[in-house]
Amino acid sequence: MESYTEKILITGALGQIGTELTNRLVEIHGAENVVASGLDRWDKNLTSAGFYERMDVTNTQLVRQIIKDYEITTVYHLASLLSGTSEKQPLFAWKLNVEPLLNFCEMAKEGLLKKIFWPSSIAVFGKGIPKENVGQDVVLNPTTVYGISKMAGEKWCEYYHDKFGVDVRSIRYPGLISWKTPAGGGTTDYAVEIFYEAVENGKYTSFISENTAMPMLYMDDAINATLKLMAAPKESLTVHTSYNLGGLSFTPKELADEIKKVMPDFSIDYKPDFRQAIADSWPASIDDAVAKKDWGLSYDFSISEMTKEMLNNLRIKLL
Ligand code: AKB
Repeated sequence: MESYTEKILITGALGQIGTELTNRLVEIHGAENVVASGLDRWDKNLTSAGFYERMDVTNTQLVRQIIKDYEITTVYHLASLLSGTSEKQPLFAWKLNVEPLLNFCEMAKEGLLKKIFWPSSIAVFGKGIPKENVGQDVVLNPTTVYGISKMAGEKWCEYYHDKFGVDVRSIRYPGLISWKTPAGGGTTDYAVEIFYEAVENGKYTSFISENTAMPMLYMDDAINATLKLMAAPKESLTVHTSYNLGGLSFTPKELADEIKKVMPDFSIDYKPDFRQAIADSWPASIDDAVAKKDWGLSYDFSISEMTKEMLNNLRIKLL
């Protein structure tokens, strides 16, 4: 295996995944080897990266210059518009979710980059696919702007890998739950909002109906999975579109019941909005056996452990 010092660029570094992933990458590689980037100003409380570039990831020339200036070897390209927001800005969602990925793949093809991580989503599956235990190789049929952009991105990853040997790795993230940085614009985000509202107000109105199950994961497990996939030997990887990742599967009611075990007075009601139709087109649970076999995917958090962690940490943060 080729050995080199990794120099890492993270896009979307101030977002929900970005803040936590950046700080873990700094622990592993050192602040001097990690460049965070995003549209907002550098908030040193959020990221411990040694460098920060305020950049628009759709600015192809600027991104290319930054890759060259810092001699970046590895990109974690997280900048993306999530499912709810993408429905409101379809053309921009396509531009942001697909074009910068192609730019990074081109740079890897030219030898400017060695490795890319790019997140896909459970949104790729869509209508007409069995709800439970959805396998790695089912036919994809997304009906949302976000799902279409992620499906196209996956196919581009596979294309650049198969045709040019580009080392681009990807996970189909389920809904991610974390307390450090709020999520924004997703269909699964009710499962984050519910904790903030439980701690601040003791009640929550869910925009997803009571019995709609979706795949979810606690952020620590998502970060560990991402780092594991990126550390895996290239030869062990058999999926070059994006790996299924199942994690947990629960409904708003089941999550509310878990919260009630810790906060007996917590109450929930349901007012589904446009995101209900998106949730209805997504799987309830995912089969991630291939990721387990290829690179040792594993999880640490159950729904009850996650609930306790979320409530404990948000009480300290918010109260
Ligand atoms: C969303 O809800 O849009 C995201 C996702 C599942 O990709 N959290």
